[in-house]
Amino acid sequence: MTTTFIIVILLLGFLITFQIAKASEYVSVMRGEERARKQNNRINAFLLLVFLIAGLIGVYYCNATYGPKILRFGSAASNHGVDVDNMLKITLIITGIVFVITQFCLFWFAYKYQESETRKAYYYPHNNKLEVLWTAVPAIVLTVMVGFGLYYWFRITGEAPKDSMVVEVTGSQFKWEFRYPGKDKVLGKKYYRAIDEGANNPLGQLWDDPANHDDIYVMGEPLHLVVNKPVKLVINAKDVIHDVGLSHFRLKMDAVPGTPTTMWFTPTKTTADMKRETGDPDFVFELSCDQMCGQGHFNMRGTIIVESQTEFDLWMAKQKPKYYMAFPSKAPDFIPGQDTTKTKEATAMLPTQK
Ligand SMILES: [Cu+2]
Repeated sequence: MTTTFIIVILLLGFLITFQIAKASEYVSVMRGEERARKQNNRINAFLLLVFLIAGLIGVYYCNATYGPKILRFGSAASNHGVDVDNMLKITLIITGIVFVITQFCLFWFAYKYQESETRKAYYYPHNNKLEVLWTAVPAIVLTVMVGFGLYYWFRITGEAPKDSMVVEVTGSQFKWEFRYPGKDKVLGKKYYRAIDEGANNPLGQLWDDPANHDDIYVMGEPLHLVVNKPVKLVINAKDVIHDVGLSHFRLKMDAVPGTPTTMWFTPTKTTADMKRETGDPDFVFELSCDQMCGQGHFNMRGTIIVESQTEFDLWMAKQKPKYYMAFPSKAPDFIPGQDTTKTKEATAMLPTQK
């Protein structure tokens, strides 16, 4: 309501200013103040020139000063990231050159060809050759740029290399959950109706499917990845649309309820490499939610650790499949009759019989 009110006031203010300016212009013309009009015209032409110079300096200054402060991602940390960076650089150079030339011409011409009694405007209504040229050239350049984008897009979302590891990422308000396929390298089937947080089944894994029995579930902890090993992310959402944003790897992909999306990449730098490179001992790879998904959206942040295969294996060895938390009696370290705290805790989490 307040926003609408402010917009209406601004619009009214603009209209009033516009009408006053117009009215005073008519009044001066009626009074025959031709000199004043010409002087105003000259001032406007000069101001356009000032705007051109100040604007271009402003663009350069903002880019040089704030660019590095806002885009503090370091160099790309994935194979695709390097290509995406290059593509962006080329796009920015091409559009930057066009931007500077067109803005320069726009404001310089307005200044140079301001009203003058010594000059008569040249009547030049149409030129077919020019029309074709300035339609065809941007069309070709844009097609090539979009073509590169599509090529990378299909590569990122296309088939992952055979030796890739697979991780499932599930977004929900407002957290990320990860699932590793375990030793069989197959993610077990799941069904949304089987989701039962109380019964240790937050993803709705179908326990009848043996592929689920070794799946590792991680929540509230970093996602672990192996350096120089391709990883395929299978992305899901449980409630609304979220988005897996991996700015350090220069990738993002929507997480859509009911429609799994995928993308793959190869992390090329470990967390330790990035700490060294950025000089920041607290550096972490970030998994941000890049889709406005509700009140807690700002807080929907995950972290990623990229490490060596050995470090990853060590970490993985400590993980326990969710299946054993749902059914502690099936766990290999379960000792019947022994009332250990671990067993008690786990038994308390058993699903109630239906
Ligand atoms: Cu989200």
